[in-house]
Amino acid sequence: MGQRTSGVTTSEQVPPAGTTAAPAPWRAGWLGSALGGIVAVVLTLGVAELISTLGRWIGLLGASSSPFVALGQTFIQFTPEWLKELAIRTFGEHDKDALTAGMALTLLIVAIGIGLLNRRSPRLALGVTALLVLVAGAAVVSRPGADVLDLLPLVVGAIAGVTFLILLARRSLVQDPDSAPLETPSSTASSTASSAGGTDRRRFFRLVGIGAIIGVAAGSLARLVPSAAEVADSRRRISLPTPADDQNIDVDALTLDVAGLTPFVTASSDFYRVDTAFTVPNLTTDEWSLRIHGAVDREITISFDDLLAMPAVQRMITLTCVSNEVGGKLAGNARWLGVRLADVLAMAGPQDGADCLLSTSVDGFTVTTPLAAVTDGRDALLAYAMNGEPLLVEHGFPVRMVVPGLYGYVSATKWVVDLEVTRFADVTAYWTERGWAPQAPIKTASRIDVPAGFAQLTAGSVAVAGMAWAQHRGLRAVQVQIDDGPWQDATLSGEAGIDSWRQWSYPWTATEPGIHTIRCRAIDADGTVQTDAVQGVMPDGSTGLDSRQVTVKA
Ligand SMILES: Nc1nc2c(c(=O)[nH]1)N[C@H]1C(S)=C(S)[C@@H](COP(=O)(O)O)O[C@H]1N2
Ligand SMILES: [Mo]
Repeated sequence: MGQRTSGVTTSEQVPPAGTTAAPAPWRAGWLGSALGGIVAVVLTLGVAELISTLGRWIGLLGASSSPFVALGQTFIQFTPEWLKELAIRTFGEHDKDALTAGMALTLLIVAIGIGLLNRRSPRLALGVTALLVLVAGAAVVSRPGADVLDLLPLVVGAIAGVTFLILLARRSLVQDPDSAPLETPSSTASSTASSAGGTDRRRFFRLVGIGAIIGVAAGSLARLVPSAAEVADSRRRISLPTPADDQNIDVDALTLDVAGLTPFVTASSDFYRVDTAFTVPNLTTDEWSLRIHGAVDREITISFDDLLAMPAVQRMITLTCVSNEVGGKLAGNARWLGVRLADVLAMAGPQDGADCLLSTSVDGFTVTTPLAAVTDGRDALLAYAMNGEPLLVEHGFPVRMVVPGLYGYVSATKWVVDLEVTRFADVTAYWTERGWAPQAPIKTASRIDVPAGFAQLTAGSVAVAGMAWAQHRGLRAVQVQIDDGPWQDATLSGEAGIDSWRQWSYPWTATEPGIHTIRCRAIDADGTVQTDAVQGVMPDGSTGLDSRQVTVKA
């Protein structure tokens, strides 16, 4: 016995007392045992990392649910200031790499310790492991914003690691012969010592191999899934420029005060969301760049910092989805901060003959926009902020397009990374390939927010109110009709420019008990009255008048 096998030394083998006739089983040596410990830790962390990443991806878990990250951050927290400064001075930008390397080394030593302990006394090894898991668990839950659920990755990872250690010990592949349990594979196999030893060795390496493969595979898979935490961090670090050109709108002064009426500015978290992304793309500002190519004088690629360095413009613009039914809620109004698309395009120099801007999102979604709409002087933006904050990830972080007057599917590319100057004759986009119109200006629309349909109203003064929009044309009036009565002008809120919607309200004196129908219509700045012709959303947006049936109680 005592042969060397590719770095693994078998220990001195002594047959268990009372089984003198049994063939001496193979035992992993010190190196093999240490390897077992390393694999146990790799397995634990790999599995934990994968679960943490998946959990963060679907928004269930927080950033600190990664035991490795939590330990690292706790480590930084307890590092004395002088050592931090030394690290920064010594490693500069790579101080985090130094920390990672330091942690990896510490973990390696711990892993080897556990592996060797598992050989002497599996029970003690499990005890020490439990203690370490407790420490890691404390690091996880003590991170700001962490909750108990964030322990999930660590717990599942620890179960995998501990199971692995127990398997090694139970099969007595690493154990000292004195404490060999009953079910040693070699004692059940009535074969020669050498073949029994071969079987054990094979079992050991198979187990270690499987453990290592699972651990490494889980860990690598975790690295492939872009980390939502990284993106959140990237979003937090942005310092937005002060707009050089701002409308300086006093929203409160514009707003109509009617209970139940949609706010003039939509809170970003309440903003409607429409996209084809199964999970939102995670893109940090460092990863983001925008390539502008096609029919241009010079192809260019700009970084997020390039964009921030350009003159910033802030505008109130109402987005609308082409799928918005009459009376629907797929419209939202926000202050968008960004750079003029025309400025960015000018850097590349669009060539004559081009009439289309094909924009592509990092998730592959494509949009075709009339080149004229982004260069005719309107406030077509590459926006990086919404309502004073960097874009929410769901709304296109780090950069999206916003073009006043066009439905979202032909203008509002989120997570935009590529602009190609081209011709409508040569390209199609995601939705235009599916039968939606390539040209889709937003249609004049108005809707009733209050009263709700089928409301039971007390006779007297009733506030009828809602929203109206005719982006990039502007609104002249909104009118209300009760039953078959005359169209009456509603009161309009203030105007935040022609690209923004407006609120309206109409004080109705409801006298006659019974069922009544309320209708509304908008008139755009050109004097064109919103059509009452009913059309569905396909292929270029719905038309028709919104109405509510209400009952005035006797
Ligand atoms: N990448 C990407 N951008 C996209 C879409 C999409 O599916 N993917 N949908 C578009 C559509 S149809 C609309 S109406 C708007 C909606 O923007 P919002 O989700 O921020 O409200 O985004 C547009 N931009
Ligand atoms: Mo849309």
